[in-house]
Amino acid sequence: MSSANSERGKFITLEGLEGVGKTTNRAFVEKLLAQHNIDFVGTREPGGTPLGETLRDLVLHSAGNMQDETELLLMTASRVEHVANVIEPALSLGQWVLCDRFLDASIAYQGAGRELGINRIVDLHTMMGVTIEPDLTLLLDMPVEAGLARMSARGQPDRIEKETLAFFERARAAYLQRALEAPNRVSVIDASGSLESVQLSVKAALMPLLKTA
Ligand code: T5A
Repeated sequence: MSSANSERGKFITLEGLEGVGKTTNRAFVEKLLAQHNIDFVGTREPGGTPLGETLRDLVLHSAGNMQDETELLLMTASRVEHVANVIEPALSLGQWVLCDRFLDASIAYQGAGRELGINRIVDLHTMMGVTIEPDLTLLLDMPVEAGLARMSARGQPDRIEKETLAFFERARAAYLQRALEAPNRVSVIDASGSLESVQLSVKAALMPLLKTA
């Protein structure tokens, strides 16, 4: 891999609902970045720092009721730590950052899914100084039920995976609205096809950015 340089790195995020293939395609994108000799950090949210991983465990696996606002604050706290300790330092060193979920997830899940309001999510992040935007967001999209079916083979669902279809439909609609509002940043990938066809689309969406490396 090339050594870090003074030019700022690129920030790529992977987004989409449960089971659309973010983790699977993250590995594919990491392989592409390595093939292009790009020095990168692969990470995820919630999580990505020791404190963030503890917050992830709390927000996804706490027993009993959690207020929707508490969920939002835990997601945001994890992001504040992540941006300050991992994402910004890496980008400043010229490394690229590939992140499994970022702010769009809070907008989709807490803003729309929990109906806390999209403006509140954006305002909270601005207030917390999280203003960084990805250079490219790969939004893996497919019908909600098909994604959940892919997940069903897994073990016990976490707090959020237990949500209703209506919750995930609101989240999906918010993701697609984000893509409409930021077509230059968000690339919508049809995630319902074979893994091979999805990866072809992912590669095509990444190409313009890879050419800048
Ligand atoms: N959250 C997160 C918020 O509410 N607000 C926030 O701000 C943030 C950051 C995080 C949870 O937190 C919520 C969202 C989530 O509920 P997570 O682990 O990041 O949890 O999210 P999940 O969506 O649950 O991640 P998963 O790993 O469970 O799903 P993926 O990554 O989308 O799917 P993946 O790659 O594991 O694939 C699922 C299965 O499908 C197969 C895979 O082999 C796997 O078995 N598969 C395919 N099968 C057929 N064809 C294809 N094209 C396939 N692609 C993958």
